[in-house]
Amino acid sequence: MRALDYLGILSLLLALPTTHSLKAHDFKTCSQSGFCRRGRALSARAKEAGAAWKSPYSVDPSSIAIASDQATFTASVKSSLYPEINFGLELRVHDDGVVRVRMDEVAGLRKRYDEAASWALIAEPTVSKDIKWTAGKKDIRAVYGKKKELELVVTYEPLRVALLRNGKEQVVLNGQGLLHMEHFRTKTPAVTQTEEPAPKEGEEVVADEAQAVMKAENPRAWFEGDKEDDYWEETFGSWTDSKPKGPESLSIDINFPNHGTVYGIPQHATRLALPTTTGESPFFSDPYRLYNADVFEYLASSPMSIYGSIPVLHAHSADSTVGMFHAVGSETWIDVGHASDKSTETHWISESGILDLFLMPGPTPEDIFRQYSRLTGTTVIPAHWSLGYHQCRWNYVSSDDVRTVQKRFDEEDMPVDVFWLDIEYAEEHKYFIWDKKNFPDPVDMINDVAALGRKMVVIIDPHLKRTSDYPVYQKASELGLLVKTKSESEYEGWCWSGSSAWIDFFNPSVWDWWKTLFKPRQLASGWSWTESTEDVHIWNDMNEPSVFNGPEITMPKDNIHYGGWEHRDVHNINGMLFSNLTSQAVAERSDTPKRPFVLTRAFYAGSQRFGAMWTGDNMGTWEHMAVGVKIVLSVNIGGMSFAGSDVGGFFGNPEPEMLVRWYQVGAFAPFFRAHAHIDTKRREPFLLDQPYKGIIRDVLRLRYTMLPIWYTAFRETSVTGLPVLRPHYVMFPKDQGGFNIDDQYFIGSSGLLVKPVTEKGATQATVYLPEDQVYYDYFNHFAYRGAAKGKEITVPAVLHQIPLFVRGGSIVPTRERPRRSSKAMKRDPFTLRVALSKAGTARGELYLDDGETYAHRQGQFVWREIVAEKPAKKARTLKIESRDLGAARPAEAVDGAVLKTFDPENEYAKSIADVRVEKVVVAGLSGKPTSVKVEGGDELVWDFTPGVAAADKKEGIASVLAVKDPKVLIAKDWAIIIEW
Ligand code: NBV
Repeated sequence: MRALDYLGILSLLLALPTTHSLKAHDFKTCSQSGFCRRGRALSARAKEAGAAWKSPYSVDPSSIAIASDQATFTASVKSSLYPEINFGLELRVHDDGVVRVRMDEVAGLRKRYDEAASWALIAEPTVSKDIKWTAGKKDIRAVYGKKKELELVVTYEPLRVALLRNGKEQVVLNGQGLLHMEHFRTKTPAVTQTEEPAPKEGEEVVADEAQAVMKAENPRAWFEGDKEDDYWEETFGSWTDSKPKGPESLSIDINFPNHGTVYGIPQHATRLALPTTTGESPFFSDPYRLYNADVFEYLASSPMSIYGSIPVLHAHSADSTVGMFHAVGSETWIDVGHASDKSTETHWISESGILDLFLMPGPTPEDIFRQYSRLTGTTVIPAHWSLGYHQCRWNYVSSDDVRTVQKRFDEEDMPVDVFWLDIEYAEEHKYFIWDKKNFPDPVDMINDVAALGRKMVVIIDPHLKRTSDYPVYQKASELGLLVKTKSESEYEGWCWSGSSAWIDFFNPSVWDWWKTLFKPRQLASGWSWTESTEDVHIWNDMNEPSVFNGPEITMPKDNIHYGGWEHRDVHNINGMLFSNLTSQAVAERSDTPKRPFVLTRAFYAGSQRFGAMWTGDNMGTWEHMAVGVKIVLSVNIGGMSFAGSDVGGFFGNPEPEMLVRWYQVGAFAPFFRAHAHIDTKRREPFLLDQPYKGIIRDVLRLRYTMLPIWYTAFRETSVTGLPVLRPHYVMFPKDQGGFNIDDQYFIGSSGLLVKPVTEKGATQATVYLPEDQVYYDYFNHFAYRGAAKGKEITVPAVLHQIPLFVRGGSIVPTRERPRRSSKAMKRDPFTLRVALSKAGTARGELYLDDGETYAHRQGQFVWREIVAEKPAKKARTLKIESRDLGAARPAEAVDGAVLKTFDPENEYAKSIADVRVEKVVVAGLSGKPTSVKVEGGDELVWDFTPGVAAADKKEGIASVLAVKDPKVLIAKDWAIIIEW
């Protein structure tokens, strides 16, 4: 059995290409996928028919029912093609203006999968109480919103749903008539359709007439096409999908008539502002695909699926932003086109499931994030240590290897928080089970790492080796918790562990059992991971799921999950359940729950609530470095803020210059981890020669100085849903010049703007400044001045330089003492960097808590606001004041907290009561101070360097005032008065 396993793996590995080329033939294009082909053909027919095209779907006005709360509308829908089939439409307006549109087949032959939303949503949304419907002859309308600015219009025939703001259409469903819910049917012998006779030569046929004739003669063929294209079975390569339910796909056009740019639907390796897939000369020829997939050596520019799927889209214009989320878990393809530069047309084609759309009215990007996170939850505040630097490689080969790597980091004074173990730690890839030959003393090893304040992350993949000496598999099989084949037997596929089985996380019986496995102590009830400690956190890879010998490297679609649902229905949700459950297991393994860290490769809407993601197996190329930034931005748009790419590139051996640049990229991603393929040369930063080694050490240290900024940004995300990484359209929604920018971004509300350099040999970079404001170079305080309509500046960017700016008007808190890990910084003093705006003011925030437990949700935290203002009637004076924010806004303080009050003197605040501000740096003062004092106190020690203005006086090195040891405490109220 074992020999067979290895032979199998070996042949699979041999099948992997040795050159860097995507195995494109492993994955379907739209034309190789039956339902996508049908969806696109429908849209082609509509296009050809032009004005004659009419959707067969209509609302039966006599069936309309408005619930007594006025918030819910239901009606029957029919397709004129199949009058015997019933569809139900439901519209519901939520209290924040979001409209949920659901359509399902009623009393059909079978039930369509309708549970996607139940996995994505955090709770049943509350409905609006302030809405009024008015039924007319042709349509029914609801007006709502604070100023009655929103209007929902449902037109009866053909069915069309539009959401308007101030009379302007924001989003329109079925405006192009591409709605088609293929109803369940019984297989009948194929009927040969009569083909339309081609017009004879010379015979003039008026297009409209021809359409009318075709439609009258065979309306079904006119609308649906004249053949049963892959209705009942589908073959791809050597795999046949048995499709026992027959066709059940769902097509719908969703248009944004007044919005010319769209963002979202991660995960794709492409620009943030989505390029077109339709029109005269589309950028991509295929639609964007959402079908979680382990794509070997994925392309750096492609609409192909990669590991995760979030069906969320933002449509944006300078006037407003509108969003949508489609709660669908099956394979979905999305075409994007622009009929004009002011509009966007999208066409969504899903293989199965109901229509379950959430229309988010905005009108700003900020509103959309709030609306979306009220539905699916926010990214939680992660464990503080997980924002430090992570060192990974496939593989650190032994416990001594781990110890040596740790020692080398310390010898070189390079900070690091986490050491990772990839699959080779596990005996025969039986996850949880240590390979004792190389890891004879796992708990000692973990403790050696923890003794220096660090953590370990160990991989747990979802494939279970099917062998009797693996307790995890044994139990799962015995309890019947594994995914089944179409004939209801245990599904067997190939993965790292050879012959493998997969746990069915849709089965509620799995949940508690899975949690027991992570308990680091002996349980009476069965096997648990006693050879681990609370310092071990988890990496979930391969959860698309990746199956080496499956169709498209995943599970057959006709596999069966709990409840009898096919894998096809839930594929995109499947990976999320694995990592979300793992995250809960890690949180609950100890008596006092601690924040878990779980990294996932596959994800879906809702994954943000439980952990971090990374962009999978990127390549060590400049192109991949650059697109990684865009993917991380778009995943942030999809709600998953805790994201990053493998620093260094997974495949290949990056030259030192590339590695340095990659560290600079990674240090400005929320999740910062270096990782490398098993075949690559070792490339830990301490192995480099100078100057590279020194530059990377400085980058690592820079990341650590900025941990307060990252942590504070996560606090905000945890409450508002606004992403940690904010592209220009999010920060400056009205600035057209920023809509396509995706290679520079802001970090939270900190005011930091970064443009990572991703080009070989760069010595300078172009940076876009979106407003008439000062932007200070973070390192030398050079003040650049933007312009109201946007302006590009050129800045120096030789290898050690990162274009990093502080927006005038911001105050950023840092901790500038080099330490070996974040834990060692817990009591370190702060530096406050005050970047004065052109008006001479600034503001910033700082959030702190214990970084590890959930005590913050009970009010154990410090949340400060630091404001620099000119006191009224006092010219040439600046007051920098630190105030508590928690008491003013307890309910909005942290994720998951239900706080009515907040005590600034809480236990956590007391535990850091003596932590000082060791330095205040003020950039941009207009004169040399005559006095700098803590309010009511003595003169402080300070140093002032006058600015060096350039000719136009607007740009040049800013003046810098450095106040040393101002004798103020970080968690207390204070004010510093500067006069000049
Ligand atoms: O577990 C091995 C690798 C892992 O290092 C990588 O990060 C994952 O994305 N894993 C994929 C499996 C196979 C890679 C060829």
